[in-house]
Amino acid sequence: MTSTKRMTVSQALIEFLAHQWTVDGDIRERTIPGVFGIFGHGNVAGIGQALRQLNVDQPDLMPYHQARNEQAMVHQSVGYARMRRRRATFASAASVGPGATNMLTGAALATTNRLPALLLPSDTFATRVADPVLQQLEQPWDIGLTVNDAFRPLSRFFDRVQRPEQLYSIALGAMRVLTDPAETGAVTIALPEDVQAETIDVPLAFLRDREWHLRRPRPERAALARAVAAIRSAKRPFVVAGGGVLYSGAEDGLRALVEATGIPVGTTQAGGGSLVWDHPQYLGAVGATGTAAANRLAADADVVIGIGTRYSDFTTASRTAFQDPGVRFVNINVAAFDAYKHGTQLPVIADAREALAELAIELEGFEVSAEYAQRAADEKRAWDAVVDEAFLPSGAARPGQTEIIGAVQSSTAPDDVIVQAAGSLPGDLHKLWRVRDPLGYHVEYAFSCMGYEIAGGLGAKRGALAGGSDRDVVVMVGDGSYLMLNSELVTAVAEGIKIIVVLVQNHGFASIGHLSETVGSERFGTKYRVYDEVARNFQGDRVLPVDLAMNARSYGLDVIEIAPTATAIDDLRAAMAAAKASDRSTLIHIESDPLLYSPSGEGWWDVPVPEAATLASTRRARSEYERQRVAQRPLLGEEVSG
Ligand SMILES: Cc1ncc(C[n+]2csc(CCOP(=O)(O)OP(=O)(O)O)c2C)c(N)n1
Ligand SMILES: [Mg+2]
Repeated sequence: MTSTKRMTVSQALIEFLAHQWTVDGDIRERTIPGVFGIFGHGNVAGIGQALRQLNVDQPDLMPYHQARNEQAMVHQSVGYARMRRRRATFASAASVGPGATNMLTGAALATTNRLPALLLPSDTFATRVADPVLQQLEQPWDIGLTVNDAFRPLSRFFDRVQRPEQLYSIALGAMRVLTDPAETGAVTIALPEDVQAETIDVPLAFLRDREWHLRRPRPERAALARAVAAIRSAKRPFVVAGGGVLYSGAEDGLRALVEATGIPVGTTQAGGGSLVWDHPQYLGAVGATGTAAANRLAADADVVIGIGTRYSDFTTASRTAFQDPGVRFVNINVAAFDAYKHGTQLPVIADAREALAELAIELEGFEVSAEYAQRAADEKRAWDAVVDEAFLPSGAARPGQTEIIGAVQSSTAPDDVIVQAAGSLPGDLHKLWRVRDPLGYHVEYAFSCMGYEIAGGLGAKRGALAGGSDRDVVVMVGDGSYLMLNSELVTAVAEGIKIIVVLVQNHGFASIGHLSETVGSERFGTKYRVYDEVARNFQGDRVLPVDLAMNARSYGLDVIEIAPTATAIDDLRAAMAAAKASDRSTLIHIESDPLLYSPSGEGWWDVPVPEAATLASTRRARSEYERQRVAQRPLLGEEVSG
C-alpha cells in the first residue's frame, strides 16, 4: 500500500519546505524557517490557504511573516542568509503581476551576491480559461509568456508548476540549487493560480524530513600543487579575502594560514570580517574603496591569492589595483566561473575552508621576507592613524560622515552588526569601519541596492536571533535610500524585532553628487531641492521641508533627533547608548555635510566620461579620466609569459 495524502499543490509545497534541513558539519538547521507573503489574487487562495491551514493544524511548523513590499521580502531573506552563512533563507510568496515583479530587484540582488532566496511568484492560469486575468501581461507573440519569465535571467533556478505532478521534481531541483554553494542565488518557482489550488495524491515520503549536506569540495591535488608552487615562489604575496571565506566558515583557516606565512590580507566588501581589523596582517579594504595600505601592497603583489571573491570592479579598482607586470592569480573558489577569472592558470576550485587547511600543510616552512612583513606593518600603522584622525569630532553642526561612522563605531559592541548597501556609506565604511567579528560587517555591495538597508538589516537581525544571539544590528542609511524603501520599519514594529537605524540626512546623494562632479556632470539631479522654475532644474539652495524623523516616528518607532549643533557627535554617542539600552527599535536622525569627504585610499573606479562636451567641466574630467585609465590592464593576470 503506497501511503499518500490528498493535498493541494500549495499545501504540499509548504509542508515540503517545512521539512527541509541544511546540514553543515555539526550544524543542522531549517533551510526554509519561514515564509514571507503579501497576498493578492494568485496566492490568497493557494499559498495563503496552505499557510493558514498549517497555522491552525501545526502552528509551529511553518511561521508566516508579513512584509510591506515584495522587494523587501527578498532583501530580508538575503540578509538572513548572510547571517546564516548561506545555510538558510526564507521563501517569499507574491501575488500575480506587480506583486511578483516587485521581487525582480530582490532576485537580481540575491543572485549577484551568491546568496540564496526562494521566490514563489504567482502566475496567471495554466489552463488560460479565465484569460486575460487582472494584471496579466498578454504578449501577442507568445501567449504563454508571463511577467514571471522576467525572473529567468535573474535566477539560478527557474521553473513553473504547470501541472501538479511537476511539483516533486521542481521542489527538489529548487532545494538542490538553493543549498549548492557554487550555484546558489535566486531560486524561482512560478505558481499558476489555478494549479496552486488543485489537488494531488502526495507520497508521504515527499513530506518527510530531508537533509541537504552543504558541499565542501576539496581541491584537486594537481591544481593545489600548482598553486603552492606559485605561492612558494612569490616575493610579495597578497591575499584578497571575499565573501566566500565567511560563507565557508573559513576565517579561522585564513588566520592560521596568514599567521604561519606572514602574507598580508585585504578584504572585499563581502569579505569584511574574514580577518578582524586589529590583526597585524590585516591591511583593510582593497580596491576602489580600499585603504592606502592594502592598495599599495596590492599594487606590488606578484602573487595574488583570491579566496571566495568575484573580483568585482571595486575589488580590482577597475583592473588598476594590481600593477606588477607578471602578477599571477591563485583563485580559490567553489565556483569555477569565479576561480577562472582574470585568465588565471592557477584556479583552485574548492571550498575555501578545505582549500585553506590543505594549503597550510603544503606551505609549511614558507614565510614572506622580514622586509616585506615590515612594509605591511608600516602601511597598516600609517592607515590606522589616518582612520583615528578621520574619527575625531570636528565640532561642526553638520558633521562629516567619517566622524559619524567613528561615533557609531565607538558606541557598538564588538559583535554588533553594521548593515549598509548604497550611497557614500559603503565606501566610507569599507575604508574605515573596524570589523571585530566575522559577521559584524554586512554591506551588500554586489548589487549595491538602495533600499536594501532596513529590510536587509531586519533579515540580519532575524538571522542573529535564529542563532541564539541578541547582538544589535545597526543599519546606517542615507536619506536617498531611506526614501526609496523604508517600509519594513513597520514590520520591525509589528513583530517587535529590535534594530537600530542611523539615518544620515544630507539632502540628496553625497555619493553620486561627488561622482557627478568628478565626471563633469556638475552634480546634476543629485541634490534634493525645490524645483527652480527659471533654471528648470533642482540645482538651487532651497532644501526640501521633508522631515524623515517624523516619518519614522509615524510608524511607531522610537526616534532620536540629533540637533545640528557643535555637540552633534557627542549627542549621537548618547543616542546610540540609549538605543542600545532599549529593547525597542530606534531610529537616530542626524544631519551631515555631504561635502566633507573621507580620506583617500588611492583606489580608482572606471566610470566613463563623455568624449565630447560643451561643458568645460566635462572636458576637464575627460582628460583626467584618460590620464587615470592608462593604469588599466584589460587582461589582468599572466600578461608576461615564461
Ligand atoms: C535602486 C538604486 N537606484 C539607484 C542607485 C544609484 N545610486 C547609488 S548611491 C545613490 C544615492 C544614495 O543616496 P543616499 O542614500 O542619500 O546616500 P548618500 O549618497 O547621500 O550617502 C544612487 C542614486 C542604486 N545604487 N540603487
Ligand atoms: Mg543622502
